[in-house]
Amino acid sequence: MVFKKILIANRGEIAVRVIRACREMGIPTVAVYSERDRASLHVRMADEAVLIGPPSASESYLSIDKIVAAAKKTEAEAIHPGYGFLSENADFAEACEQGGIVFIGPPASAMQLMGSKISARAAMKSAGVPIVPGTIQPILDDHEACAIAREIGFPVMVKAAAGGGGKGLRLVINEAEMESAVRTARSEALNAFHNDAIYIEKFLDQPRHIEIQILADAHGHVVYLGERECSIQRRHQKVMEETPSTFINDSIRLRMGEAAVSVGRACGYVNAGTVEFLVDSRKDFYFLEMNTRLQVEHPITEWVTGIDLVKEQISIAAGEALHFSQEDIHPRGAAIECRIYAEDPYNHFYPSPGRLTVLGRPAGPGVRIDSGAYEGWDVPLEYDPLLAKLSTWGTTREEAIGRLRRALLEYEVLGIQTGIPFYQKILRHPDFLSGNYDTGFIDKVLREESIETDASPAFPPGPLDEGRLVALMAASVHAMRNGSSPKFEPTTGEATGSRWKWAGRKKIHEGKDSR
Ligand code: MV4
Repeated sequence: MVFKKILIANRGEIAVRVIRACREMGIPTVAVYSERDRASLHVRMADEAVLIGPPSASESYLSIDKIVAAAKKTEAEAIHPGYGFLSENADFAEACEQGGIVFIGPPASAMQLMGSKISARAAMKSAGVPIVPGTIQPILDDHEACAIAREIGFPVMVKAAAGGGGKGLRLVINEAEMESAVRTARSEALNAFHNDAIYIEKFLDQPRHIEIQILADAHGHVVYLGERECSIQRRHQKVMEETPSTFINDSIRLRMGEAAVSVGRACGYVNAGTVEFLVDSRKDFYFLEMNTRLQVEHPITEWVTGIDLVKEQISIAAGEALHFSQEDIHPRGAAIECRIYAEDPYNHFYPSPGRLTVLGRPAGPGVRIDSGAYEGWDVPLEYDPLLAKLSTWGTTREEAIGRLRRALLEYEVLGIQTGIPFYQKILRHPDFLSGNYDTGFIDKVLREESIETDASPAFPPGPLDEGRLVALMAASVHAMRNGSSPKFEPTTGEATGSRWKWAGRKKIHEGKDSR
């Protein structure tokens, strides 16, 4: 047993994911939870649970003091931070260390270096990793910015050093736009990150976002576990990820993998990390940033490599050497994941909190669900509305896509809206099917589907959903009239495609067939 007890400093699906890894390793777990999460799945699944504060994340899941105190109180030897919240907070990693608790993640120094995109770019340049042309020092003002932009050529991007998530990001076409771009990027950065340092990069037109998973142990071994194609994003949020990428061949894959390993070595990385690259139309790749945490989309890498990343994180943190080397890693088949959020695709993807009155989950070959949701659970408004990650594996990309489409059809979610109908559209789009898409794909789909609105294109209302509502009302009336168990009429053997007839046939089958 590598640790006697692990505390999970997170909530939702990722807390559940970490608890599952601990269970498999025979390690008891401690959940922490806010008042809003009393009835959450991670609290139910952990061996112990500690209430750490009110619903507001800043007073619960973001409180270093409360979480370290909970670990001490329960005598947890290590803390897994999941993603988001405190997972990339170097102060938290240091506070754990000072409290004699192992932080299951990289050294604080690596988190610090990668936390500033400017210092990360400078370090990667020294390490010989290609970076997007631009500055490796903060820019002083718009005059200097213009001088640099003239040198590297317009258009350029002004970016926040502490950035991420599209905040403090500005595209600048010409000199006339620079003054206001620098000003707004700076104030946005100050607002979002309390740090107004900004830098400049040459703008890459319609790049692909491809990232490489690495694992590094404390004994100097660093390996890469293939790539994840994450170009399908909406407002700088990934919505769908797949591996392998259809865009790169084995020789680029190898070079990117080796570059990612160099990145890991250059920053003294230990544990699981992800190196993000932008890949341009000429298939040249450039270091973008490094995520010093387990990522949301890690399941697709687990699908194709057969490696459990969370268990590896835990054994690496316990000081164990990786028990495989680069030659042992042979990704097999293809995997795709979609993030199912409690959001309304028919209404600008606004959050859709509320009670999950009905939850039917897909299953069957090649299907995996990572979720903190259960039937009857109330989806809170306070946190990231990720309900579930649905991922599928197939021997080919086509098989993985087919399984994802099938699994989405099996999903039954009532009470709240989800992005499921939107994913069904994407999974039938010719550009997705051909693999010919870039970071502009979602906007393209929305434009094609949409009734234009002033703010943003909207996915049109679905007639299917209204039909389903009517069907549900009819079913309720029917059920009430016939007592609690509705009786279905026998149907003829014809395949009419009527869901009512199919429902009836299924019941008869289950009742009378004794196979
Ligand atoms: C870029 C870029 C083009 N050129 N940098 C968006 C958020 C941040 N993660 C980086 N982003 C971009 N940086 C240069 N020099 C285009 C984007 C970008 C993007 C990147 C990945 C996935 C989706 C995107 C959507 C819009 C813009």
